[in-house]
Amino acid sequence: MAKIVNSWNDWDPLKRVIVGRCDNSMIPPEEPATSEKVPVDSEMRGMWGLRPAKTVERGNECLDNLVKILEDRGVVVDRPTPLQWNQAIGTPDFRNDSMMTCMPPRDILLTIGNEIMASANSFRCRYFEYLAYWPLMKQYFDEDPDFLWTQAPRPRLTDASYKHNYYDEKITLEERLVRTANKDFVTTEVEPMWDAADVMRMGKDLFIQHGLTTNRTAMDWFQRYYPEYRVHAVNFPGDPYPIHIDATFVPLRPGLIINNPHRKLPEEQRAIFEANDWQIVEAADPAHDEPPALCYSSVWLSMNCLVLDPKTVIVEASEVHQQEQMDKLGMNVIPCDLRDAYPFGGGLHCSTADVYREGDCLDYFP
Ligand code: ABU
Repeated sequence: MAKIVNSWNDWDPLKRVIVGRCDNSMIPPEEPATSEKVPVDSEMRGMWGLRPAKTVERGNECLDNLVKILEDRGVVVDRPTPLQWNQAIGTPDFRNDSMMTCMPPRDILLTIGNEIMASANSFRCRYFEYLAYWPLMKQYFDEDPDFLWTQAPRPRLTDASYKHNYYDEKITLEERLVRTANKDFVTTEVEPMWDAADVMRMGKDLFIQHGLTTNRTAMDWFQRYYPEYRVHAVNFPGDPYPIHIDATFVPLRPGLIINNPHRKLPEEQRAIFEANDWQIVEAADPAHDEPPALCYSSVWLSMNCLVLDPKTVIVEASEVHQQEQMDKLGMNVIPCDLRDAYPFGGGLHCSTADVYREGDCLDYFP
């Protein structure tokens, strides 16, 4: 039997990966956690329902194009099995009028070594999203005797999990930034809640963003679950909507990270990188002033790239400044037309989840 699952970071040579699908995607109804994420001036406020068929078709075309680029380079690509996401869902603790999508996989699946763990998301609409990946998990389980198939403790997501009336239509951008600086987010600390895309894996160290989708209790849970790893809580005070680390702080290879210039890692949290001779470079500006229509994410998906190995990176085709910077940083850049998949949940890193990268668990911060 083969070894199928192994990945310790975002830069070792990629051999097998999951790429999401847009089929049946919904704009989910507002709920305590998501209303906080949708910017006040967004065209998406108050909208919900099936995403337009043409955008789904185009999003899938972009993802299929990414699959081709990966397969042409010998990477094995697996795809999830979409559900009928417009179904209403319920548990003993909550009801929600629909689910969301199986894009992006990076938010749901966290691969650490031979383990893939489904996350403990704070959005009620994402509660059952893991089911789209269960056929793949079963396949890996059957084919790889070392594969650890796990599920993080499921949050109850009762009303006690959120600060109610936290969201206020009139809140200014400045007030939001004060909240971020004060680490005052919409979730409470009654249970661990986290999105896998808030976790940056670097061998023995896990850097986890505390923000709208991951709380402090999750950090505590991670440290107890993985006592042999060092868990670091990180914050990016310049981000009014802190959600997911992969458009903010992105490693390209051992020793090199690009950091969003509007979301700088605070001085005291940089110390561990500087002490170990890591270079933190400000990411290039995005090529676009606005995200595409019906997109939750920011223009900083420009830096949300997929590293294939320490010398090769896939960057969105229109992000010319980011491509030029990567080139100057010594990376071979492969452009990929993915922008029309952004509305479904993110860029190149978001749209994927690691299954296998060559390499071992190293200590980069001894
Ligand atoms: N899922 C990454 C989104 C980050 C951003 O909107 O900047």
